[in-house]
Amino acid sequence: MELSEITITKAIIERFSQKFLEYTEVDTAIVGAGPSGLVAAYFLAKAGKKVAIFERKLSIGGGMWGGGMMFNEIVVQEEGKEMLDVFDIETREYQPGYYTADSVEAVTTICSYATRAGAKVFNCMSVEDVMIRENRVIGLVINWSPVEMTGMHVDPLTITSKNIIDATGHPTEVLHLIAKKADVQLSTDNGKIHGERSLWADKAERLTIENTKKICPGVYVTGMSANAAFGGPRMGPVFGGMLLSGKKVAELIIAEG
Ligand code: 48F
Repeated sequence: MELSEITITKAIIERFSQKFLEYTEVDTAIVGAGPSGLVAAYFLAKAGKKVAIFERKLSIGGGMWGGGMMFNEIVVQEEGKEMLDVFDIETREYQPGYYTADSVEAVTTICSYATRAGAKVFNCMSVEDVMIRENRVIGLVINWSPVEMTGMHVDPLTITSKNIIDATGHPTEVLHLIAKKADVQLSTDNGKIHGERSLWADKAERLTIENTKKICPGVYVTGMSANAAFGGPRMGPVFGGMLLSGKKVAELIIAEG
């Protein structure tokens, strides 16, 4: 059989359009395909939720992909190792309580579990705004990342979701959009975003899980975004908190029904 370029083209356009159309209305929309977002996607999809992840970059994995300073290894503590075990990712003990894993294996495997459970990743798409009705965030405004990068004047499209997870990491982008454009009170002590504090691995790891919460109607925070929202420190390339935070946010949403 001779391959037809036009058939290849039509297959891609048709299949992508079907997928995109199907995911314009979802149960949970996750912004950011870093470790916390990917783990959340896995547990939510496994529980039968319809999940879409919107990721600005072409690559998935966020800050986990590059390990520490592009040395593509990550460190996890005991509880983090238990999370990597869930995904059958190889870990090696370095010293008691410290384990290492290959960051590329970690990212690709978690993403594989998430997508096989049914979550869909829409990469190269940036969330540039939210939709709010009666004080509740009900959807996301999305555009192609190259449109954002080049500053082309192209209007976005929208999706609706019962819940949104801000898994955008350090910049806490969804919360900043909400804070800038609406008078929605966040569940921080002063109703505003605190911003992240300087690196402190031990404290940050504990706080990441504690700060994983619903932050306003329709919106949850996970991972580094949770710490940035509540004024917790950053933690550097130790990843247990990210993985556990992703699991916690999924459990909170599942418990809400
Ligand atoms: O930063 P990121 O990996 O978030 P995380 O899950 O994990 C943090 C760690 O990687 C690391 C750390 C732990 O030791 O501190 O930094 O909290 O992934 C966030 C992803 O969100 C994407 C961004 O490209 C990245 O891949 N992202 C950010 N803003 C947007 C976005 C946006 N507006 N639209 C779409 N994607």
